[in-house]
Amino acid sequence: MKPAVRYATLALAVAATLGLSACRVEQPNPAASGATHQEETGGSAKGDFGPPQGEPVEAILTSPPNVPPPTGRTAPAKVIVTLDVIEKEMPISEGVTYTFWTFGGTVPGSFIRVRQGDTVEFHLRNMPDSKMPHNIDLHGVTGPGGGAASSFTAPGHVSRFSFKALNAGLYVYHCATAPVGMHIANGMYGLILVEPPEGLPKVDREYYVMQGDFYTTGKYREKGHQPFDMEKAIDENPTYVLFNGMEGSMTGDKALTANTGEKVRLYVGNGGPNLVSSFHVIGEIFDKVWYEGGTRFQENVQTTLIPAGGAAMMEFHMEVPGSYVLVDHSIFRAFNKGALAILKAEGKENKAIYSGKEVDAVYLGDQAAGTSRAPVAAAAAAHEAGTLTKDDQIAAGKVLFAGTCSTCHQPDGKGMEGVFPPLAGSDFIKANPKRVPEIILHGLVGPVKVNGKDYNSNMPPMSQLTDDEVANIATYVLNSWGNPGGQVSREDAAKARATKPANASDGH
Ligand code: HEC
Ligand SMILES: [Cu+2]
Repeated sequence: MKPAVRYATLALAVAATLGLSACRVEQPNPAASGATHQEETGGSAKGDFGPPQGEPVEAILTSPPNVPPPTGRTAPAKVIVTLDVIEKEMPISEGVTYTFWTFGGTVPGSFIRVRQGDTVEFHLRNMPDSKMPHNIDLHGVTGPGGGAASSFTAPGHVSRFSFKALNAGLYVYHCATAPVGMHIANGMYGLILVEPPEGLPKVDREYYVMQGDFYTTGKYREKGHQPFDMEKAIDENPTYVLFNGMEGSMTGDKALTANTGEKVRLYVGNGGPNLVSSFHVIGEIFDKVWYEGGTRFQENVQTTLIPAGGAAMMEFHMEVPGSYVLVDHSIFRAFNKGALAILKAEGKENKAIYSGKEVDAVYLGDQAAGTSRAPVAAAAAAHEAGTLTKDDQIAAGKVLFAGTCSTCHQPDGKGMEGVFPPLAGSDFIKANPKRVPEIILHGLVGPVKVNGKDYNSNMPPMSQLTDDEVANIATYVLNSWGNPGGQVSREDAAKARATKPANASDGH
């Protein structure tokens, strides 16, 4: 750093843009100094620190949300990375399975951490029970294809190639075997961090989070095994948008953790294949964002854009305890497609900074700590086994009601006078119990009288729910709070979906 030169350059630049004479801007503008000055690193041309020194090192690979420790090296090394390609069935949501193709057995794949100037010897092993050939394209590689051509690996084979990590930064890697989109959509991506020679500033916690969009033939949360849907993928119309490959991968007792007073760094990637992410943490402001995973940081950022096939690092300091919600702020993805994770901060309250209460109920709904969606999956499994009982449906419906209906009709079904009619002891329901699934699916608009009180409002349709979910919610409502009882089947729900009642809401 040469401040004098720096200011002089800046002054000239300012003078040039403003068309002023140089003598008028001899004094550096304190607001513009430093913060806007950009000294270049030299990129790949300055990233070769010579041949690797010492014994080869085995890279420590971690599964998400964990990040390997800093390399701590001051000289270039030969780093051996052995990554296994494993095709496996895993849950994508509660009671829903999907056949993922993985790097290292997880989605996203193992996190790789090296230092600029390191020579990476990459071993890609495709497991013998794989059905597909795979390869790897690392965005941190300088060379055509990023390693893809050198790493095409048939099931039961290993391929090996080497590269020198010439550019520092946070890079996505992914499979690039045709059909490329399908391999990525099935979970074949991860991150490789190439530390700058001096390393990154020390923080208290580091986490690995990666967004991806998923395409299943069934609806969001439709239970059972779900195959990949190529048409939805081509239309860029995902069923799920997820952090770390599974709905709820970082909620409840799997939430990320931190303590107040700590500095947290997130390494966030976006595997795509299609969507870009408007990454945001509800209740935090990023003190720093190394946008696009590069060398510069921006400060005081609310939401950062992460392109498909891109990454960013962000840092923030925890002041107030509670649940912080990681979302894609394209917000339907968070609350209706799964792009939601929790960072739970523990520590002493700090009412001077924030006097409010926990956000659990407001933002988390059925993802709040202590809420189990297990009864929903259990009911679906029982249905498949042909053993579904009314009690199974009621238990599942209770959970779904809490996540879908209780914001308006209240957890006790009593509604809110003059605004949301009661479902508890509703004479409207009693008069025609069959209408409940219809009202759920098509909404309700216009004047209605419930228990002697007039309502004239609009309930939005909830057609995003599956037939199973509608059947379970309706059965729960009919059997709660003194309502007349009865049972609504999946078939009843399908029939209700096909009939549009006269006073259906159009959603406005
Ligand atoms: C956004 C708020 C909101 C949500 C969420 C909501 N409702 Fe409603 N609901 C209303 C309103 C408002 C009405 C009255 C509509 C009118 O005035 O025509 C209503 C009416 C009803 C009625 C008929 C009137 C009565 O009280 O018996 C039923 C049954 C019902 N809702 C069930 C449900 C169920 C089950 C869910 C969850 C799947 C749900 N609602 C979710 C706002 C909501
Ligand atoms: Cu692949």
